[in-house]
Amino acid sequence: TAKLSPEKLLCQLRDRVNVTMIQGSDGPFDTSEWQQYLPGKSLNETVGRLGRCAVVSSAGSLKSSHLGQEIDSHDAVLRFNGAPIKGFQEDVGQKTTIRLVNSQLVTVDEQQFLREALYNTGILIVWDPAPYHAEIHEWYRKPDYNFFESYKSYRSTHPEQPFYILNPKMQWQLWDILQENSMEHIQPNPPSSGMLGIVIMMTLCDEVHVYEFLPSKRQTDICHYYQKFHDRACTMGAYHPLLFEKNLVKHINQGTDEDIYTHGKVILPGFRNVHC
Ligand code: NCC
Repeated sequence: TAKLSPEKLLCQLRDRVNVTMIQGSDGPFDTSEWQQYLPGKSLNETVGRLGRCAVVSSAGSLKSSHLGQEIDSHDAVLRFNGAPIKGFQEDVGQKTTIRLVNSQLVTVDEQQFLREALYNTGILIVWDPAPYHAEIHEWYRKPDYNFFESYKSYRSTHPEQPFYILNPKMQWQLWDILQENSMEHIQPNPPSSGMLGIVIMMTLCDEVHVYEFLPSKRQTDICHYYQKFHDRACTMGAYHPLLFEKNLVKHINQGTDEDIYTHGKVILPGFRNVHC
């Protein structure tokens, strides 16, 4: 029940969601201290121009999917939080180009985050739930999770690995579009890592294939492909407006319903290929 046509919605996403990483010239980060931590190169420079990209949700329905080879055939693969590869290659592949992590993981699970080899592959991006349309200064003073010290520790021990901080403006620009296109009132919490990762890849790639964000015939109450934990809220959302995110992604899907059913696969154009 989205209000805009898929074409118009893609244009809104392209034109109103500004996907940028925090740079040394941004507000409170323009200090000599921060200059030594923030990556010198932009994300665009680091990844180059990407063709076909895959976004791999962490959903339980990836289990027994045998999608590993297909996922690895992409030019770049984005994964989330602590989603593992070891022991799950057959279903989720092994390539990791970008890992998007939330600030809770970086802060609450700091010791694991700093120690586990899982995080040492590819480009890292961390995001934090900011107050609604807050200025960077305001957010910097009161982040949802104060991940800044953990970020600095990680950068000190892995100076060669690109590690970006997502500009928090993006989450609310995206949330506004979700709200405008829903009949119901959406709780004012930021979109899930999944939805943020999809839009990040749409800015970097020619085409984006999303796996098990819209669940396939393997849909299950098991939260993650790598855990035994059951909770329907994982797929439908509790804190994050997941249900609304999924409705929007379904609306702009350029693949077939058959692809969703059998592979949990959605096909989205990169913004370069959206003509408004
Ligand atoms: O579970 P999480 O998400 O890491 O999953 C990553 C993204 O995959 C999509 N997903 C996941 C499970 C499922 N059954 N269906 C799905 O569609 C979602 O798009 C999800 O965003 C997050 O978004 O950052 C989240 O992070 C976890 C947790 O913080 C991390 O895994 C780190 O441990 C949150 N869980 C809790 O706080 C308990 C989750 O709510 C959101």
